[in-house]
Amino acid sequence: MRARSFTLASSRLLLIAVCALWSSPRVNAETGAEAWLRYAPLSPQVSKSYERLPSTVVALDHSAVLKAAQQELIRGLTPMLGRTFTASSEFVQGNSIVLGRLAEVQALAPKENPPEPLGGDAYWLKSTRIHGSACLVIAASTERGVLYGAFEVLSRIAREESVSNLDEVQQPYAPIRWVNQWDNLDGRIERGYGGPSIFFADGKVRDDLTRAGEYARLLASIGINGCTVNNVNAAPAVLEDSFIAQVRRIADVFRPWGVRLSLAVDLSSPRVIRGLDTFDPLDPRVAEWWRKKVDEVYRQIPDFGGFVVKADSEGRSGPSAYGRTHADAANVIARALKPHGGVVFYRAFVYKHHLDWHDLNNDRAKAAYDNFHPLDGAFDDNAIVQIKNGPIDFQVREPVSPLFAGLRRTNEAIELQITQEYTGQQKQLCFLVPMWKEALDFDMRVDENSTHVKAIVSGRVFDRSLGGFVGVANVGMDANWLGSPLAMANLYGFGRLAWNPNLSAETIVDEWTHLTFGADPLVIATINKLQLRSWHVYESYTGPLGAGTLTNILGNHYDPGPESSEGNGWGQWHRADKQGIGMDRTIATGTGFIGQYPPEVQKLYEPLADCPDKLLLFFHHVPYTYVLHSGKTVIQHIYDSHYEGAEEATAFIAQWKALEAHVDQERYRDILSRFEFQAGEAGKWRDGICSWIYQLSGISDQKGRVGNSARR
Ligand code: GCV
Repeated sequence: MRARSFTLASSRLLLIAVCALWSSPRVNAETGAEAWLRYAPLSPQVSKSYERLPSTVVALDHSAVLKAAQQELIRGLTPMLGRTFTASSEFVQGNSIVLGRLAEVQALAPKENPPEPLGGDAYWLKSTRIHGSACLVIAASTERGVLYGAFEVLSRIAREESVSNLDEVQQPYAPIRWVNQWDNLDGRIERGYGGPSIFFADGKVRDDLTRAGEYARLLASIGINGCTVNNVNAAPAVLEDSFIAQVRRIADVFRPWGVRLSLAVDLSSPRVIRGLDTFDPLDPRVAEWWRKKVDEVYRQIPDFGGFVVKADSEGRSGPSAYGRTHADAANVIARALKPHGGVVFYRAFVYKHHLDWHDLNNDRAKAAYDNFHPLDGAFDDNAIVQIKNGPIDFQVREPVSPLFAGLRRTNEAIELQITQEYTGQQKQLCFLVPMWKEALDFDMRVDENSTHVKAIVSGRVFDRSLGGFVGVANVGMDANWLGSPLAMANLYGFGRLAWNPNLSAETIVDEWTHLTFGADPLVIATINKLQLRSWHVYESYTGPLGAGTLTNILGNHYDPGPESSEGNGWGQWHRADKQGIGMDRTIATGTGFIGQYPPEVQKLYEPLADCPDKLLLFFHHVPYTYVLHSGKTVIQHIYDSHYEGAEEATAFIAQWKALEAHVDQERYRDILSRFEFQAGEAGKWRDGICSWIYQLSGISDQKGRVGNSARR
């Protein structure tokens, strides 16, 4: 009897354990290394719904990229569906998943045609019969497209979506979908918060590039097709022949994932590396130097992507040394790259950091437009001007850069910052997709037509052949890549937006959460909500009303430090004084920055009464007692917003705690400690900014939390 009850009890336990296994999001120890590619087992019931998915995965050619796609499908489907999938290098009668380029697929199934043409890296998912066998075809014109199609099928299954009866084409919105890493050759990463470089250590390329290969796989899974591996504050040494030979090893591990490697280069390289006494872009010897250097790069790395250049900015050398233009500088490099199919990204982040702060007409925000608009049409067709989303520098709230509308005959790419330099440095939650969406969806009203930033940068508005999206990622050696599990939603979100900027922030976060944490509805709803609120919350206690992130700009870009913005030449001014706050950038009385926008956008920002509250202090200097559209005074809004933001950040803790029994312990505890820390930081920001602004203004909080009444 005892033995029987023991058996019953233990079989019940076994049943509970099995159920827990299916419903739990665990696969291995949750280090975060798998990111959104976890391929966790689906419940038996869900797996059953995929029982007709063929178990043979056929790759119709032997290229490294198709092999990667084939292996990835097997790697993902086997654990998710709990059955065996096998690879085949040719189609023999039998139900199959078939991977191939369109011509290869049509050789097998001549009557099949995609519903629309497959341009660029687009792919076609088609359920069909080939020689009588049921097949799921993943076809594209490029190998890369096939790989993206394979990742899409895996993502749909991981999110429990159907992959039956398919006949659809997915087109990338733009050809350029790149990330930049700001890795230094000594292994440190500028503005990196996820550990040291996965590429470099001690001045050399790492011996073990396993992580670099895994990173390329992650990038490919979200459609990223290029990666610049070193800091835009570039060490000239990257162009030494001996270094190129090392970098070649990184390109080798990127290649199966269709990620092209690129390098950031210093414009003075022809002089610094050796040989020349000049780097004047119009000197024929300099042109010859770049040509030979680029030939050498392509000899070693035939699919090399190109170069990124930061020049005449923050102390970097630039064409101004010879009285030349940025177009001259970009073109000398572009011409060397052109015969090989390479491109040069020339950054528009050019400004003087020794501005006279006494002069109220000076304005760093004007610099990119002033420098680049006059050069429109002067850049070669394989040069791309890379423009930060806002005119200052990745602040928590900025309007879009007017330069997007100011270049009609020049290729453009928007630069977004995935690494959270000014937005909490991965120590605090700040999901940036909603912010990027606002920039991408902003209508520039060029020629009074609908001209959204996303359409401009992709090349659609001005009919440019090249253009797109660049994200500064800065992943590192930390197991979870960015140093914080929830921050990975930003990397995922960047890739998804670069592929399709029409996706909503809600859709993107929902996909990410499901892939990263599993199907539990409470987990998905809670994490989605936390992520979607996080940018507004962070903004509300760090820099409301468009004042910029009121951080220590001379130090860590993290702690509150509003005084550091003023009294120096860096130009991140908020102009707060005893009477009021904000930068007057109007045409009528201010710096004239608003005049850089097309007329309809000028009308949005120039009249004080019409300017949206969220950007008021970016465009106008107003008294603290100025009444907002909300009916509150500016000063009261600042107090309220800091208190409400800090309160909401504190409430994140309780929301997270509700997931204790639903999330693996590793991630539960890690994220809990991060929310607890964030609550403390938000309080520090609230108190720091509120007491600073009270001391300046002398106006106390109507609610008695700051100022005289608080002291009573
Ligand atoms: C790589 C900001 C950052 C710098 C960065 C620079 C840039 O100023 O603080 O770290 O340098 O932007 O984008 O070039």
